[in-house]
Amino acid sequence: MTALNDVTTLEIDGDIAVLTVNNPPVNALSAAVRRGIVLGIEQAIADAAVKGIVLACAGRTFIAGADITEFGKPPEEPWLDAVIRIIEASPKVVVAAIHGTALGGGLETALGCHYRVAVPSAKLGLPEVRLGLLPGAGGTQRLPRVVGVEQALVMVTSGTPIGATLAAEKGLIDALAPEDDVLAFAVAFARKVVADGMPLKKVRDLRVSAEPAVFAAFRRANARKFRGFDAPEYNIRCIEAAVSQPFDEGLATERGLFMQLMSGVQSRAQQYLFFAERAAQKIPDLPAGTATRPVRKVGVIGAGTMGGGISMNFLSAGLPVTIVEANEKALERGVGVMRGNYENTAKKGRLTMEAVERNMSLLTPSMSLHDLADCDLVIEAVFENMQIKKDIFEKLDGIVKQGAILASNTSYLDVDEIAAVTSRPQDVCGMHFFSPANVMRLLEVVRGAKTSPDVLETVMQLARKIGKAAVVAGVCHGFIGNRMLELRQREANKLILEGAMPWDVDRVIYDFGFPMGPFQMADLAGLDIGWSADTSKGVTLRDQLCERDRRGQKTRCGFYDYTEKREHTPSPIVEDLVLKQSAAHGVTRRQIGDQEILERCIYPMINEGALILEEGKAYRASDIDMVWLTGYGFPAYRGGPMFYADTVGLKTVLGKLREFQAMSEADFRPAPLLVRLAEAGGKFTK
Ligand code: T1G
Repeated sequence: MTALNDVTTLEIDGDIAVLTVNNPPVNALSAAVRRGIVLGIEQAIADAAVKGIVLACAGRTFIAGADITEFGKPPEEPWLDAVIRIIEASPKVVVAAIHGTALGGGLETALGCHYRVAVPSAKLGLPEVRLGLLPGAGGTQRLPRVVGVEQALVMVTSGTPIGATLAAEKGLIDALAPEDDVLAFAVAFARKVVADGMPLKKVRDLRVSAEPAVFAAFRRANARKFRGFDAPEYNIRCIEAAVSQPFDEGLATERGLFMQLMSGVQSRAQQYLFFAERAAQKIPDLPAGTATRPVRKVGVIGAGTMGGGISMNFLSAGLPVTIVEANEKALERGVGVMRGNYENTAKKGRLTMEAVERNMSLLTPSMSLHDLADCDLVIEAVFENMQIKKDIFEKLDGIVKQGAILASNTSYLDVDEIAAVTSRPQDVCGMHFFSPANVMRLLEVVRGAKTSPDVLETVMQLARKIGKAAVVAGVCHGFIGNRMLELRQREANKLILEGAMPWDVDRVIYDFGFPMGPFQMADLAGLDIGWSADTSKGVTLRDQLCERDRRGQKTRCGFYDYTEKREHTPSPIVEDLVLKQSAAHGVTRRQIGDQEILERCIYPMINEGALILEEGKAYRASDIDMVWLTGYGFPAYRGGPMFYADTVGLKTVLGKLREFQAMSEADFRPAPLLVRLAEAGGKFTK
């Protein structure tokens, strides 16, 4: 075996050369890897004894893509598309041996090979769109030539990989290898190609065609999902080029569109979020290798919307759950909702009925907290009332085994105060799920003053197991997300008092990239949360709406009027009530521009984020951005509130806050950290 450089080796196995990449952790295509591949191919071609070549990877995966850490640095030759052209032009067969994931540049490299074999568990994909990019080394030109236009469109615009079995059906791989030895299989495959005189299949020589209507239909079907993003549309244009242009011209089109995306702010934002998600998993003061507690059985208290959704996360991950509800009807209803959710997912083809039954078989409904005694983790998800929560934790303290983790799903309340009613505050933390809890990826893990390191590490690792994006938050009112959301809601309410209408605010926030604006969101959640007809005084807009049974989507009217299909239109009744509110408050309404609406809704959130950082309630600005991306739908192509602030410029944000202070000094008082950074020309994010 010859070391070509410190990340690639070449070994001659009889008449087959095995070129192995070994660049942990994911064999990313660093400059050294690219150089090693070129060296290996050239040496194998020059060796007369070699009849065929296998490109393989050591470690847990085939090449997972270009080396993202090289982005933004001066590019180094050889360029990846040149490496792929050398592979494709080889006069000796080159076979890719794929295990783990072949992603991005990794799949593009495999597509330059003449044949591809993979183990059944392998996944193959082009996820560049998730980085705000497109496959820049021929992937958009080669993939459709193998799997067809429709499949290629889905893969490049979703970034979702496909499994090896489907890849084999689509012709993306030529054979499935045994799970435990892809290399031996690939060497034998290469030897057979040579022995049988099989052709050196060049993907670039394959033909691909599709009617323009296919692209138009695909754009229409995905307009909502792709709204605001550049990368999906650019990927579609590349696939169109694969159909309408000769291969090399298509490559040039792809290169041009790739460079546009690479130099744009959207890609910087999405690359930033790629690393932000990984950074959030790291807890600065936790010693590496902190032990975790075993979690084999979970208890959930409360079978309402949250308790049911929370339970589903664990059931879907194969963990048994005992769900406790005081009221029998509520318990039955909750279990029924969970089954219904699973069955709906199965109807959409995303789950088998066997999986539905398996998940539900792991659920044990109960009306007694004593059934939680042997749980390793108990999550309380009852009404957002401190006394009720304290009562429950006092009881749990006397029932649940020592060493169990006791967590509250509270959205706002003081986790330290809850922990203090137990004899084991070190075992208590917050696990704040976001509704619908079985769908939203965000989990705010609230670290109490006494929460022990191993409890924190256990919950962070468990979050990954159930597919959540966990972010550690300190104890404060509303933690990270809701604390910042309150500022946006406050300003939205003031704006409609001063002259805007709810639909003006919603339009601006929707156009910024959120799935919906604050008033539409309020209608979705229900305007009567925490409202009571007995105590309503008819003074606030919310009182007046609820008293008129305008409680949101569930009553087909709230701030908006709704059709059966939930299409919404502004309500003249609401317009009249808004005007009357201004009059009742003696406010002379004025025309408010979209830019002011945007700045007043977003900048106070950024300012609150700066306070959160300063108080140490979030470890890093990118954690705040992860909260907003995964919990509130902040548009990924803007990176999150803190990244967005850096792109606007902290001086601009500070200047606007100071300007708004003329309206209300306290509401727009700049956070000291924001002032310091703005004056020093600094940024929140690296
Ligand atoms: N480059 C550099 N580092 C990477 C990397 C990459 N492509 N992928 C992962 N890492 C690091 C990651 O930051 C983490 O580091 C460690 O590896 C483990 O990753 C030219 C332009 C492969 C499915 O988008 O999807 O090719 O935190 O925690 O959960 O057309 O990593 O340990 O220091 O995610 O097992 C396209 C991105 C690139 C794939 C493994 N490829 N990676 O998941 O481990 S653009 C991608 C992933 C491109 C070409 C274009 C996942 C994974 P640290 P991890 P994992």
